[in-house]
Amino acid sequence: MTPPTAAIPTGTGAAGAAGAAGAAGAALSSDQLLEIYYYLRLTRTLEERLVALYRQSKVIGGLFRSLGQEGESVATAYALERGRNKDILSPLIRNLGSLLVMGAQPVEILRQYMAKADSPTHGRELNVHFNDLEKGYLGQISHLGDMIPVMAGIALTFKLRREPRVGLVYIGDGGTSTGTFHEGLNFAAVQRLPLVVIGEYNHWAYSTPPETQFAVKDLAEKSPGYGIPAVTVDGNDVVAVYEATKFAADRARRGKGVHFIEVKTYRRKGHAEHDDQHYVPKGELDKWAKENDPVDRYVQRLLAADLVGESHLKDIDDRVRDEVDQATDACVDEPLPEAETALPGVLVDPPVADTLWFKALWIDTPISEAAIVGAAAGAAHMGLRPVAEMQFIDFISCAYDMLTNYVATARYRAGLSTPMVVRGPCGGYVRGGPFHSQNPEAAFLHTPGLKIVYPATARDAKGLIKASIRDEDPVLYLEHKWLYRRIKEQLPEGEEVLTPIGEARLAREGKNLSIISYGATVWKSLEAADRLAQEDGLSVEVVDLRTLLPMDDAAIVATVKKTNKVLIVHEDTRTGGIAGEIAARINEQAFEWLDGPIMRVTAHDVPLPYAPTLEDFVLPQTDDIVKAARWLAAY
Ligand SMILES: Cc1ncc(C[n+]2csc(CCOP(=O)(O)OP(=O)(O)O)c2C)c(N)n1
Repeated sequence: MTPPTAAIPTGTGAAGAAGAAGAAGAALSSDQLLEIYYYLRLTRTLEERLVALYRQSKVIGGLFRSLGQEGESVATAYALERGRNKDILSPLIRNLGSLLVMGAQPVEILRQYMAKADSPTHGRELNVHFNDLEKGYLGQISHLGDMIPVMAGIALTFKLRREPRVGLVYIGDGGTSTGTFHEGLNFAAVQRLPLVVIGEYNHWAYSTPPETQFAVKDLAEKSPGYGIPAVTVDGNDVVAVYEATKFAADRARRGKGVHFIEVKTYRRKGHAEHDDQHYVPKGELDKWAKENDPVDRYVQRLLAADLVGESHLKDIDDRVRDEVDQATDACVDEPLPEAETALPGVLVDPPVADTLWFKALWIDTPISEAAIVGAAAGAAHMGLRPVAEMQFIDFISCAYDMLTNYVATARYRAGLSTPMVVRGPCGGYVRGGPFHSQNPEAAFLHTPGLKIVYPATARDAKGLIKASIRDEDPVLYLEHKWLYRRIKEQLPEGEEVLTPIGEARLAREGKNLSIISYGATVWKSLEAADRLAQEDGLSVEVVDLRTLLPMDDAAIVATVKKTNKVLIVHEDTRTGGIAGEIAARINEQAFEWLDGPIMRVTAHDVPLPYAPTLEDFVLPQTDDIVKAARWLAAY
């Protein structure tokens, strides 16, 4: 194939008419025009192959098509700088085209859909949910909107390191209704980040049309409220989309901040292959197919301008068919992953970075917990060590999705390193009421991929924050505000204070009974142990867990074997609290060493009230611990 040498001037499409992209003044050479055609054809042919495999039940899960909107995926990605460590984009399920442009291989896509052992995620994740940050793509998670803050975090690293790189992220018309979309957009705008956001108006969000999704006419009306300029482009005009994106990316690269591009297009297939589209008005699909297919329009444009001959296009069609055939043959009979490969890789081993050099940097943020955690994750992927602060840990609930679904799963599902810390003041006894007193550890204990530390002493407060920052995996660091200024300790200067994550501390030795606790109730337990010694002659051991996840089973079992009686004390509410998990572990690992029931002293199961009389009654007090310990000792 010998491509022609002429070039097509840009600046004539819808984006140019809208006044933005024409200024880019970019011209696409005939080689580039043919390359774009190659990616359009590859996207369509590969999806058609996936349909065939789906019908043979070889595709394991759902199949998501981009038929009718391949143009915008390919054109937006094509406008970026590609190659090792250049621009980075985050594709959604309908952005197969952009993934291919950035260098993902058809065989990788096929393996992903068929959950093969050799797929990029080794069968752990679906379809286009995979990454290669060096090539320039970060896989999405299913939770729509979440990739906006994460990509803002990646763009933040470009800005901080003064790299001339740009991030690009897609969002569907439905996805623009999510909170993370808005938080991420605002965060990126305030930080003036080099980020291009592509809003895909494809007329459907599953079966929901735009009229019941939002009250504005165009998606482009949404971003100006955040100070982000926006343009609406004919999304099925490949050159116009390319121009608009090139303009926005160049602008972002020059330090001018975020740009929003709305591409008007149409989802011609159902949400997924199983969807029969019964909700689509009659005739609409045919009309878009006949009159507004992005590939047809692109071909007509090239042929009309006499830039390529039909033979060039046919050569590409043949080449694409061969490539897709070869990719299919290469993987279709490959095995699924072995069952036991499901377990490793939730956390990294060894857990700690060798040496870290810090240049401390503080960033003020909007009140956007999901954006803070998401952006921290993006920055962590790129090698920074973010410490995201929640003003009070109660507000981490606003970022629950981001922390549990995005951050904690990243290593396992996508091999992504996310070394970051989320820290915040927790706990009661301070008259903070229901929303400034919470202990959220149990909500996160259930999250593989996360570590949770909860220091009770000054030494561990320092030792654990350092260990958390050095850890290669995400850590939730809970600091009890009742201990602020109450528990003091002079740490020797020059000593490296580090508390290993995952190791409990013997806070007091004893032989009649063990109290297992953490946080503020360690001190109440120690007080109780003093009283029990003085008033009852009991020798009580107190174990301070320090780390809740991963839990120090060895320390728990050791104390059970020593005293044979266990009282678990925590400040959090009773039902579903950490004590239940500790009791289950003792039951499994040291049942025959017990000489009495495992007892709990916890808060009552109510939101924490404000009035001192109420709060003191609800939270566990030293008296409660003494009483329970006496009962257990006498058992
Ligand atoms: C936060 C969230 N809620 C619900 C879903 C389930 N869901 C998956 S795709 C989809 C529709 C998405 O529509 P849109 O954002 O317009 O993208 P399109 O599918 O049209 O490309 C929904 C509701 C989800 N993935 N994330």
